[in-house]
Amino acid sequence: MKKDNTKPGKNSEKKDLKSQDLERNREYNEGHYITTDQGVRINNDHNTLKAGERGPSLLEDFIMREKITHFDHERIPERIVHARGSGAHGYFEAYGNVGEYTKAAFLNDTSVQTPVFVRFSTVAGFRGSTDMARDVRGFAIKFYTQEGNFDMVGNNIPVFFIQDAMKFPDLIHAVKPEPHNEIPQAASAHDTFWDFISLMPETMHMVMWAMSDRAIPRSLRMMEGFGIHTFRFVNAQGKSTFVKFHLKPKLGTHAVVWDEALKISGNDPDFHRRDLYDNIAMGNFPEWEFGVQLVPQEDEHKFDFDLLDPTKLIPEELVPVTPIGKLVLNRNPDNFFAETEQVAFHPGHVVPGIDFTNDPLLQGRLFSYTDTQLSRLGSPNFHEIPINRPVAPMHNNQRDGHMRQEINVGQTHYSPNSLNDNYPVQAKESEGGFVSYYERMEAYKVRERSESFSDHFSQASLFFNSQTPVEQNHIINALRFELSKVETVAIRKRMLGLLSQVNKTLAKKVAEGLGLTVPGTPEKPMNKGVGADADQKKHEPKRIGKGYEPSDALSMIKNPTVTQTIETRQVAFLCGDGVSEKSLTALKKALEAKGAAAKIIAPTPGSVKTDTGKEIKADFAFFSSSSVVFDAVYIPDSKNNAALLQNNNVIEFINNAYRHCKVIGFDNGMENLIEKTTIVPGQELPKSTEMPGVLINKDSIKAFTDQFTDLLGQHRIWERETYLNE
Ligand code: HDE
Repeated sequence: MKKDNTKPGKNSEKKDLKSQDLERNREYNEGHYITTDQGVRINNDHNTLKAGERGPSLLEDFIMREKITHFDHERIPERIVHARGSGAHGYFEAYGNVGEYTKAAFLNDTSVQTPVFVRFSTVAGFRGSTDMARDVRGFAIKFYTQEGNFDMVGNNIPVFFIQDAMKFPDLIHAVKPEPHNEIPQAASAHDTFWDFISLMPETMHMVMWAMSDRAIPRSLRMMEGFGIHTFRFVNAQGKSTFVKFHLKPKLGTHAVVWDEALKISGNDPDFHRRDLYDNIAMGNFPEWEFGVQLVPQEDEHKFDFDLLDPTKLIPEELVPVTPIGKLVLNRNPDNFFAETEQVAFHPGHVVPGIDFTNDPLLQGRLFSYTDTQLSRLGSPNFHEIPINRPVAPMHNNQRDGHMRQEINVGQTHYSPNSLNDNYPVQAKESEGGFVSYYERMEAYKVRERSESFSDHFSQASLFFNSQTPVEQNHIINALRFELSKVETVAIRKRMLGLLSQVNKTLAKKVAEGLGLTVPGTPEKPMNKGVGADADQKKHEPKRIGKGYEPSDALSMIKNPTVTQTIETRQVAFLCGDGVSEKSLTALKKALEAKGAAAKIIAPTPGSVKTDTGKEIKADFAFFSSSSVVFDAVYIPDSKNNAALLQNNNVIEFINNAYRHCKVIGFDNGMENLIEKTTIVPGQELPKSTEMPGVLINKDSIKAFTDQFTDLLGQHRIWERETYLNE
């Protein structure tokens, strides 16, 4: 039985101010009669009121009318981007080490647990689309601080496609399903996306990330998060420091492989949502370290790139990430619509101590979010929806509008006033009043892009060059896949021209896969994203500076924070009737001791009999599961070995695990299954050294379980991929 930590009143609930606040609106049906919205008890909720049993329904039936009317209006518009999302509650605890840089109380006070609500999302797909699309993941956090709400509306990729908000509608129109036939769903592999990308070289850095395995995470719990833009910290003396926000997952950053992603989409389109929900329900609370890169105001122009350019990151080797607190998610929402769907984030929700920079993408976002909530949630009162309201006291002279909940008492709703002693009164800075950073401005009014934004390739190259050969190969294969779905050959060729500016080998290998050659000279002018009268020469993409040393922090495999933990990993045990209880239990215990879980896959979904005659519960059946939703596979000895050998689902299970570079363990006596699989089809069994990551339990069960858990900690057996030649 799963431990259910999601019910109110559990965990740290007593300390959780936001949960206490939500309690005002929670509705519990237990022990109550069903009523109309007006509170009238309903006697028959199954039949409409009719003139005779077989006669017409009567208009007078207020019970039926109310029920159907409400149903008719249940849907609201989905988000224009990030429609598909999953949310969770949790808390943030500060380490208290940033007082020198910011006066934000929630980042300084170590005695306070700040409640948070986090929503993860994909960007392009509709609300019901697969979790496993190749896409950027949104990572939006609402911190309900004592000084008001602070929203960090970030992504799992630290840079963005475009530099100016003006291009956002174009980017999104290009990536969303095409307007004539609304195809494809939740996919960037189509003509309009790559047409736009191929004409906008500023996208190249993010394209590298989006084509990497970062865009197909193993779990929402295993992703990094980034605030992307450079923000400002402002301290009590009014001094500003540039800041970039980072979240580093305790479980490490991991991905699936592309073929697996495609298969998961069919097997379990809710894979990420389910993983998040189930783990929180079981008490496996996802955790991140919240960190910052700090750049003193006087170093603003020290880099080869502009800090205001959102297509650039600050390599961690140049400015390390300082951990400043931890974020934990420990409670599932009570109701998806009320919380995950109605939550409204806004990068403009800041608190004293955090401020904006002039990043032109950020500046545009500051307009867009409230604007979009107005049509999505239907009223300027969306801040009153329980999930959105702050835990800090809220008083002002904003009034009325659709669905107003608050009953503002008194005669005045303007300021200044003398009839109510001028309340609510303004707060001095010393009383916590928000004062914008005192930035000096002197400029011409222009519709221009800064020339300091024109190095579109150096960091794209940095990203590609920082990857291991396995990761580079995945990028190449992703580009081949995406561009193979583009029907217009000229777009494919234009992309090859751009890729050759990033890395010649990359372009050559993608071209080979497409049966094309890399064009000798890229088309000019390369940058179509400039104004009609703009100086093309000035805006031509150009490399600035000497380039970068490869950065291990950019690779998921070389990342210095990578851990070998197997916590929360899921291992499929393929069990036939008469399965050996001893070998099943040995590995199960070894896995559980390290925080991983064994799942029993059996001929039927009910249960399976062990060799000692005991019935054990099956989690899934061979025919209703696949290795793509597990991290590793074990085949314990079964008396009914022959039934496994003849079962196509079992063979495919193993083949997929092998293709996707997962650890596979065969119990003594089960290795004859190997000959049926693609590991070594129909051949004599090779030595286990020639089958990396394939273990056979021959001598000692202890040595076998140790080796199995070690290999699982490596996440994947990448050396296998080199000769599988995907
Ligand atoms: Fe968003 N974005 N965005 N975005 N964004 C929205 O707001 C927008 C951008 C991000 O789970 C919308 O409430 C513009 C960057 C996340 O509810 C909308 C621009 C980053 C979420 C909007 C950007 C993001 C959104 C749609 C370019 C990473 C989901 C629904 C200037 C730092 C939040 C909504 C959630 C949602 C506009 C670019 C992250 C339309 C105009 C860069 C995580 O307002």
